[in-house]
Amino acid sequence: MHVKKLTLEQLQLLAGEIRHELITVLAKNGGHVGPNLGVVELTLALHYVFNTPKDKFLWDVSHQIYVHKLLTGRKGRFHTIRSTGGLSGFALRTESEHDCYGAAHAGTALSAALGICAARDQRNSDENVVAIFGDAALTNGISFEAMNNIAHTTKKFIGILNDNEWGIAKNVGAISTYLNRLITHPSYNKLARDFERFVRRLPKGELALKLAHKAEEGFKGALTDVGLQPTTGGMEMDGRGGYGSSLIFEEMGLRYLGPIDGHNLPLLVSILEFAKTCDRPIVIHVLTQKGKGYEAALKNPEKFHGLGPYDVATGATLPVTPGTPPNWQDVFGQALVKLCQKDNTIVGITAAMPSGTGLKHLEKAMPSRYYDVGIAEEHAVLFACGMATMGFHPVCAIYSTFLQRAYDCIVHDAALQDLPVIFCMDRAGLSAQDGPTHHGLFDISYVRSVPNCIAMAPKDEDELVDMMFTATHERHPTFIRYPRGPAEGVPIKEQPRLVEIGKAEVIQNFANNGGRKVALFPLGNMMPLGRKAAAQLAADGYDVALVNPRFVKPLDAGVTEFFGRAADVVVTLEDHVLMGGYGSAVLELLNEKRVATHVIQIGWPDQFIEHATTTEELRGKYGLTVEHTVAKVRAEFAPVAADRQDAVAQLR
Ligand SMILES: Cc1ncc(C[n+]2csc(CCOP(=O)(O)OP(=O)(O)O)c2C)c(N)n1
Repeated sequence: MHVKKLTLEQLQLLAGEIRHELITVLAKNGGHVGPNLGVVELTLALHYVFNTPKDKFLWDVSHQIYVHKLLTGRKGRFHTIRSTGGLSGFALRTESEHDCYGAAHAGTALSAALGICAARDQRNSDENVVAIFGDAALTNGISFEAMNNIAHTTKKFIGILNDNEWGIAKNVGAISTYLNRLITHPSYNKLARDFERFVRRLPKGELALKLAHKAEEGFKGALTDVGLQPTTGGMEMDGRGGYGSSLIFEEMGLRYLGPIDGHNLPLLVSILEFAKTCDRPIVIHVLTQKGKGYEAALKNPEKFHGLGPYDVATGATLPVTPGTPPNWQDVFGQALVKLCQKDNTIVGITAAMPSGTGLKHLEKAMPSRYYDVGIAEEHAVLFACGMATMGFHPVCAIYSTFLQRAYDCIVHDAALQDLPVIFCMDRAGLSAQDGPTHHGLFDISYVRSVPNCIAMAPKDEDELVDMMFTATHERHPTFIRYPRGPAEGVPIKEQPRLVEIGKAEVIQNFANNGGRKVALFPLGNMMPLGRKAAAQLAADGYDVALVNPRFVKPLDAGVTEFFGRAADVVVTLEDHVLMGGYGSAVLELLNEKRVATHVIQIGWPDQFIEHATTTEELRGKYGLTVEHTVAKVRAEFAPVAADRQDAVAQLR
């Protein structure tokens, strides 16, 4: 590979060029700027020392994989990242043989890497397997499940803890405090003697060692009196071994090395060379700076974790066009503050996503009623269930896609015990540029099949607030789904109203004007599309009814059956997969009531939907459009072509 031919000085220059490429391309395409700027040297060192695709790199979340893409034959296509037909923003096995494992949900790298190690050991082959995981991945249960297993499973495993003290927001919890102590307390430093011996033997080993010492002394300005420590002993002990040899990784049978400066290329290279020779699993603790090399990103790590297009000079994102409605998540966040102010049984819970979910509003206004539990969706739900048993109404604000992780907790804890936990599922619908890992297209199916659950979708932001208010009066688990991006721009009432559970809203009844009767049921954010389709169909002479379903569960059986019987055709529209979704629920009900009216289902097909520049492109491609809806209705009533009549006759 190209980087192997470079001297360390040339690698240094290349690091600068890579940063320039990242900053300029992402200014147009948007993406994970900060995380990638932070791992430039680390990725270069990895490719300098190891050989992919034979050696395997597993990137946790894999949002920091852009540099790896640049170094593995994808530089020419890098300008297409996150756009239609272009490179994915995450690791993708189908995109390159150098991406050995796909990801975008946090906490999967250690387990999957261990699986690869086990397979390697079974095959008696000699690939190096490296899992690169962030400090926030350590707030995730699966990472610990994997660590519990590593030393028992394999002798050769390399973990790299890429510690920048941030998840999307500032990292929280005991692990983050612990890592901080590791970094700032000289007693913890574990540049072990055998590493020192190893490095001395390398060409330029003395230099690397000097750098290592320097890095230890200098990094973060916090280490003042650092000596190279032997692997055991010589450290403060707290009786139970809270210091020194009881480093959490060492206790789990993993050799720990670090913390080291993750921007120091020669040091990284020597340490990775050393790791390659290790005969027991090793974790290297690397300190990096999110946004390194770009002032705007350094100043605002949360914003630059992941963002849309921005101005390179100032770091400013594109101004919002005047008149754009507020984002759903902000409506949610502000409404939750108001609800919390009036009802002290309500609390908000996020799994490390205060800004994405809009819970930051609660964090700011009422910090005592706000919980950030780390990237730990299962824990978030169980924690909420615990509070619910004590009379609280916890609101779990979790993206639809990430709530998948907590499915058993929804079934076994919230639903089975029938607890009044409120799930506000943001990003229900597409997350176009992120792609299939982030689209929230399965939640109706996975909630609808579970007893006791109530599931709703608001047509606009005012209804969202009504539904939140309603949920706080419920005794069952309640789920509210709403999409990414701007809401509809309707005014929000001062005082929210209770929505009757299981009651749809009839927006427009049949006019009985002699036209063919079409009953449209657009769920939630499909209402604007439904309204436009209704107008076009009415202009075509159809007699159109328009119903806002509001509830997926319980379905409004009365209204659905009534319009099902009265209509010549029913159309359901949903921003969700068709399989098991809202349209399926309508079909099940009509079948049960022996209503034979045909149901046209508009929604996402039974396949993973790729990433694209915009939601509109994907909706166009898969037929979630006004034109397609209208065409389907027209086709329903079109005279049957002669050749089809023949075919039907033959079948008979
Ligand atoms: C299961 C899950 N929940 C939430 C997220 C959203 N998310 C994406 S990246 C990230 C923070 C990752 O932090 P870290 O692993 O420390 O990497 P860094 O960005 O700091 O390099 C979060 C919470 C996710 N990807 N997966």
